[in-house]
Amino acid sequence: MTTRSARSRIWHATGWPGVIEAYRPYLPVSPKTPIITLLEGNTPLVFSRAASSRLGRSAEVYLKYEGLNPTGSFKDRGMTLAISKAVEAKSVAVLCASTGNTSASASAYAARAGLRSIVLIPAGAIALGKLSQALIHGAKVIAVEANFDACLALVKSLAQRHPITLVNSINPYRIEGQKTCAFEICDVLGRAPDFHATPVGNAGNITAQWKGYREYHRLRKISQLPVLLGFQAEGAAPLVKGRIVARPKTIATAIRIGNPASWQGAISARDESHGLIDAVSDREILEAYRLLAMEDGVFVEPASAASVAGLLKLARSGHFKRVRTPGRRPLKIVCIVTGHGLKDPERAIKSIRLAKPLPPSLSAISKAAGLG
Ligand code: AN7
Repeated sequence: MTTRSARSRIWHATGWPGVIEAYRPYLPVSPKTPIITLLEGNTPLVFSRAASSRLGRSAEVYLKYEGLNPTGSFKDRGMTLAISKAVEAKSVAVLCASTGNTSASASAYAARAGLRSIVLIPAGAIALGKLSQALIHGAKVIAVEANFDACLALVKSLAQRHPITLVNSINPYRIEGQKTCAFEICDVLGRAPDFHATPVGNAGNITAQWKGYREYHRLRKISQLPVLLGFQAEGAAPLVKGRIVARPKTIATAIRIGNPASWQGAISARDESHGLIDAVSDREILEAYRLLAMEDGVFVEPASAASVAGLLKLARSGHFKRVRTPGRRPLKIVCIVTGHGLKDPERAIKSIRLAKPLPPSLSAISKAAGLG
């Protein structure tokens, strides 16, 4: 916590002030709110040649590289606000259930704020990088022999019984903070994209993104709204199936969720934007995961690749050929890539076989390197 004048000196030194200061008029903060920030947000929109060239028509696809947030995922946008408001409310501890990224973000921001954090994770089902983050930031990490949905039900009960702040996305400040992703996209493109593709798990993010676009539209910062395309993993696709999935299954552990908390928010985002929520197979997810890394140089975690996997699936079915744009300008499409590839190094190593070590012999190594 810093005073206002000290804060402005710090911004001067650091440039970007974090999402709360950057979008203060749009967020539920007052001059009295202590701002807990790691200077999250302002993530790049990286042009994707790999995806653009596969759309089957003239199109510019951009990746909103949310893995470049301070803890490596989009969760930081919501967490800066949720933790700031928890401090303002004099809370001493925060609590969440998580498939990994929420716990990484909550524990980092709680550490910065001097709050205790407690996180419930499905045992053995979160990526190693995320677990290491929660541990090193000092969270009380409780592995539960159950899936994420059961962990979420448990933390809801705990939060009702104890004076601690729940920082899952049912906390409305999480959604408020995460809507800044849509603001940034519009500020950079000078308009909303034609299509906005995003992975969907607990559905807080798609809800937040749509809220952001709607608010910018209402304020006439943009004249057109995007069509939202949400993608779930095939084995964890309750919104596509229209019913809870009791035993969700996918290699994309971040979105292995069978009963999304923001179910209705996702459905509204889909319907109001005339969009869709579809499923992609693990195979399609891993193909997109490798494609982004190999052709675009962008390393994302498997769940994040669901947005691109879904986009390419729609492209193959001819979905975008029918879409008209004024003056036949190229379609502008943004894919949210939600988390960094380094969160889950085991998956990368499993996807690409590492050859066995060689002796330090020039000829053996030249041969192995394909140099003849
Ligand atoms: C990389 O950390 O739910 O649809 O507990 O980590 O807003 O849930 C993570 C979700 C997409 C889905 N991509 O976002 C958690 C958690 C990544 C994620 C999602 C998550 P929502």
